[in-house]
Amino acid sequence: MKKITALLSGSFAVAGLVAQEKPNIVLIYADDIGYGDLSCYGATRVQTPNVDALANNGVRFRNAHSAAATSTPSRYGMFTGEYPWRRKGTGVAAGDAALIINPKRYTLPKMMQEAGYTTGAVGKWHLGMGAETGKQNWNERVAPGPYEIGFDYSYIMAATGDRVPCVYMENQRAVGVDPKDPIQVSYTQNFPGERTGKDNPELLTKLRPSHGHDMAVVNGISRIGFMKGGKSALWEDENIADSITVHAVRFIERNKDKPFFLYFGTNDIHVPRYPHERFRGKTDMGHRGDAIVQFDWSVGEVVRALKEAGVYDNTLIIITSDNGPVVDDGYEDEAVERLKDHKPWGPFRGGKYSTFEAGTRVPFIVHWTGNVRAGVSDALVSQIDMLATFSELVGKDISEAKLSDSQKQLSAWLGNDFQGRNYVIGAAGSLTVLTKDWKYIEPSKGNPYNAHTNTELGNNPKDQLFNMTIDRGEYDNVATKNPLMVRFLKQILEEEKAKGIGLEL
Ligand code: NG6
Ligand code: CA
Repeated sequence: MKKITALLSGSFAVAGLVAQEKPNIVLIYADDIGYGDLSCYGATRVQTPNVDALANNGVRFRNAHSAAATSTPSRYGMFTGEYPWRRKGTGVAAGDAALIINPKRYTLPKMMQEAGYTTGAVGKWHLGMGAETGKQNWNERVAPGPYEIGFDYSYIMAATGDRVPCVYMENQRAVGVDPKDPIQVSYTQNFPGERTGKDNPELLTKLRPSHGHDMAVVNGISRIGFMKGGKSALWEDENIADSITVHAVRFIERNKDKPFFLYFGTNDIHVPRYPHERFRGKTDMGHRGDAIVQFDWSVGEVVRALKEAGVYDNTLIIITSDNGPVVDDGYEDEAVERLKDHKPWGPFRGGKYSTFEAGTRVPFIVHWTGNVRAGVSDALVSQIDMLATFSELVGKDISEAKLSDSQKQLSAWLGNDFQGRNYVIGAAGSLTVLTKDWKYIEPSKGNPYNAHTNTELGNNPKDQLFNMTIDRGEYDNVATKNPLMVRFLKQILEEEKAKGIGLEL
């Protein structure tokens, strides 16, 4: 008996040692995947077994938020720890936008580097590149970019799938570009002789736009922005998931012997949705559903790579999304027609672009073998806390000023604390304050409804207050009945605003 106890305590000591090694971090950042789009969050007409396996052995959050209801500001907030509404120019970035994160700024990847990690960014970037908007030479190294804000390695799509330039950038150089056919990009005017989706719809062999997206034609799909040249470097939409997943896997293989931090921003399920043929028809929901299956495949490949590299148990994996779902985001891909009873937004109101919950309440799964309390958590958590929370995880002390709006929430993220934040500020057309029980939406004169995307934007010239404990669908505005609560939440918002807009670095 004594012997067994000794043995047991011995193995615990070893387990303790293992846990003390710096864990790798893999952040899988989906694009536009909604709260209800994954089977572990209740979807039934699409199966996501690879994501679900992580959810089953990890913590699955039901009250987790992106910093905003679109991509650029959410990513800005996640990488800097600063609410994007504090900074001008953090709205959806054009494909030729300059880098929107000041290289002088402290960032999540810089913190990881200081803690001894090798850092990599693979996939969707959408934070701008270069020093000046519209002035990039896409045939040379474009800087500043991922490297200047803390990523040792990058293999990215500069903006989005629907924005030119439609090329991969590896370490900030276009991959496969032929100097005899240089890339030219403009967001103001077309290049003489270049055909567009608007004037030459017969070129749109793969997808036609439903709104916007009628400029440069690349791979039978028209985009936002004009582009000329770079033929040998152009991506094929059906191969994007393969290409970026392979590079994520390679990054893991190459760095398996030292601590690494990988940001893997998938193109799925942003428009234009054009999954590889091996995923087509995997759901009855058309490209949008099949793109979710493709996303799940990418997750499976990353998990497999971690296991094959022998680092799976010592890697903390996060799966989340940059904003809520949208069904028709500008291409005729049958997403609307085939949606039927699938609810991408889960039980919430609104969607991408919206101040209502579905704009920012996103799937959020934390998996770390043996180090999380597995199960479901209703703690209020936000991607804005990644900087502070990972600093806690890797034992890196940084000043309050550098943390900005980011809070240390490791205990909640590992499933041990069910409270999380006291409140989080959300941003879409206007600002919101969410506590565990209440949601306040600032008055806004903005459009209440986006007819193109069929989204309720949540804008209302009056105060809106919802009791989230009994009305998480935000249908019953109880602001006039609860003036004290409105005053209390407005006060929080005023105090947050008073901390500063456009703060000095
Ligand atoms: C919109 C695009 C939409 C999408 C979005 C950004 C049109 C008509 N719509 O302007 O398709 O690209 O910007 O999405 O152009 S995000 O997820 O990257 O924020
Ligand atoms: Ca997005």
